[in-house]
Amino acid sequence: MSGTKKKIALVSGVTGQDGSYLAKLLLRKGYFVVGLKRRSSSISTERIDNIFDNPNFKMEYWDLNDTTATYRLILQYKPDEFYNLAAQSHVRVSFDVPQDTISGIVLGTHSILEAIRAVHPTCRFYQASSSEMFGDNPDIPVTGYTEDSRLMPASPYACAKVCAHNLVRNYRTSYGLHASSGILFNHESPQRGETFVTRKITLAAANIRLGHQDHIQLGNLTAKRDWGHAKDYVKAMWLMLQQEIPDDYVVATGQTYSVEDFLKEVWTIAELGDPKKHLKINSKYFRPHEVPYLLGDSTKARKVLGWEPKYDLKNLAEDMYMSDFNHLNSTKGWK
Ligand code: NDP
Ligand code: GDR
Repeated sequence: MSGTKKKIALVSGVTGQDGSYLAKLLLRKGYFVVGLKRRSSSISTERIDNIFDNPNFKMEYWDLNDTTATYRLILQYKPDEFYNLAAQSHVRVSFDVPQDTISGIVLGTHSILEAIRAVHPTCRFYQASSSEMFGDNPDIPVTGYTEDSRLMPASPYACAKVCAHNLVRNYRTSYGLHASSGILFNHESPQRGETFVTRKITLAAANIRLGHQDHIQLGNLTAKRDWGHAKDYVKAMWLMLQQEIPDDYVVATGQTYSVEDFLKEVWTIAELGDPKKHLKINSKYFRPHEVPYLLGDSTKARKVLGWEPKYDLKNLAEDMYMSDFNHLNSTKGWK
């Protein structure tokens, strides 16, 4: 991009799984990236430590609940693009801290949209919508949920995401903002938070293999999810903001597997034999209301954005398990 002004992107939730992959993708594409991070008492920047010294990366303190900071940063940077990835993103935890989850997702998203509208309306906006919004819809299309499927959220988290999703559409139609939502199905990676089920499984398998752990405790094994790789999914986010016309897109692999399937896949890769030998079911990991089945139909994203996932469940499980195994082997070694 030499000779032309660098595009500026603000990325909220930069310390999270998706924020870290997206920031790196945008840097590779020649952007100046401003990562927005909330203050915490312990360091939470491990996922972005390797871009801290990049002259095209800057971190700013910010919080979803601080409207003044949202306005100030949009006025200061006049970004070309704003990717809103920040959220209390754990569905189970949203039943414990519903107000925090809802206020961050709903009011936080609203204040970004409002600030863009009021002070910098040319900024393009991406919202991290979620397949959880489809919830426990009893009419699941055979080929999966599309952008037009009915939303029946089944947790405080999902209710909040539905409201934010509708606000994005409302600001797009009411004020002509270039605001798009990616309805992303579950996506995982070696950078996935350790309490989400896939990472919990790959970490446990690596620890068991190395002799540091005896068993894993899980909740509902029958729930089915359409699992992809975060590396593939952040490309879709960027593609959405490169379109002339803003819109909403489902991003999914089109394959669904149960938690038990994922567990078995990882146990096979780790050569640990029958997972039942290392498994305990603990009721504390069940949810007050479960989403039993998610499958996405990403035909629109594939056609309009030219997006296609590279990872399937096996490659994803291998990438996550090998990353955990190699890291633990080099830090703790065999017991
Ligand atoms: P993570 O939980 O890994 O990251 C969430 C990020 O949001 C973290 O950086 C976190 O900061 C930050 N955050 C949380 N609360 C606040 C707050 N009040 N103010 C500022 N920042 C805050 O999530 P993912 O990267 O997996 O997901 C990114 C987004 O995409 C989320 O909005 C999530 O709901 C959504 N999504 C995710 C899917 C997935 O499968 N991964 C699927 C569909 C949607 P800290 O490090 O301090 O906790
Ligand atoms: P999810 O992801 O709720 O789909 O939300 P999670 O990995 O937490 O759960 C997936 C399924 O696994 C079952 N499960 C367990 N889950 C966890 N976390 N821990 C366990 O021990 C366990 N045992 C079984 C759950 O009941 C569930 O059915 C993720 C988040 O990233 C959201 O932010 C995002 O919007 C959605 O994906 C799409």
